[in-house]
Amino acid sequence: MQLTPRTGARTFTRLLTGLLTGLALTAGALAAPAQAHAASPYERGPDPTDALLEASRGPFSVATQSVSSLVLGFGGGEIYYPTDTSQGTFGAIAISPGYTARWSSLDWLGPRIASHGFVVIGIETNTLYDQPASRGRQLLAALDYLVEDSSLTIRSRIDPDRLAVAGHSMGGGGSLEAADDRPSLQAAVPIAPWNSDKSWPAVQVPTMITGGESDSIAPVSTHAQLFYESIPSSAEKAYLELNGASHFFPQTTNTTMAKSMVAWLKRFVDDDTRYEQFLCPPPGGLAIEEYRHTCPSS
Ligand code: 856
Repeated sequence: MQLTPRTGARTFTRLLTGLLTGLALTAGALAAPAQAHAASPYERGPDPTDALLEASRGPFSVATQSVSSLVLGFGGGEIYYPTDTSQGTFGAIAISPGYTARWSSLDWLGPRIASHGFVVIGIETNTLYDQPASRGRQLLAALDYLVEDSSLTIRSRIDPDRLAVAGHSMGGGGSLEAADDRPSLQAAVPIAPWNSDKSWPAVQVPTMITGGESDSIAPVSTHAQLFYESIPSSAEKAYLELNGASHFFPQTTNTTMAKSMVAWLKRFVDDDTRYEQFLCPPPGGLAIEEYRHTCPSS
């Protein structure tokens, strides 16, 4: 009577071990062909869906911290960061507003992007009238601030090798300047970009340009399209033109732009190929007037 339960337990353990081994082998055999590429070590968050990218927030909770206007190199601003510390570091992106505009003109983008697992700094510029080259330098100064001088809460969350820039109008022109000046950036997202320099043949940074079909301040024919075509096709690039959109489309929530922008950042800042499906084949639908791309292959 004493041996029976012990023998029973041992038999059960052996059975269970055999069963688990069998399951593991089966799972391994099934998973092996599907796992053609190793997953990026920078993947953060669940497998993406259309619904996840179209929602007003991603899966991460976000907190904020203000940056003083007295900081050197740019005009201060607002940092948005994921509160989660359990999944490793995050990439970081600096975003500049346009001529005469403050960060508040774009601030819906802060929590939206950060909640997908990025540290975001929305900058104020030194003056409201700074030109694109200056905005480019200020974007890079803001990234340097994040990596080197921000509070430990922020710094400890950032991977200094996975940085990106974006901006609207002259801020978008600035993001091209920053990409041109710092090829180690992992992504650039110029939004309705304005720049008097039309040609960017030295840009190597993966760049997604968004333009508005009805933009009369930075018409796509003389800005976004020329910038896109001048970037060599050896660089990953995409051009998203929004149907009927004016110069000011990024100043209110724009789901089409946000969806592509987050996918671009995930794909190139996090090397997360789970997001490739939202870039290639390119997105379609009534909101998109035109899309050009190099179709990144994983
Ligand atoms: C919001 C850029 C000659 O250039 C212009 O007239 C011009 C106007 C506005 C902007 C811009 O950045 O707008 C964004 O202020 C160029």
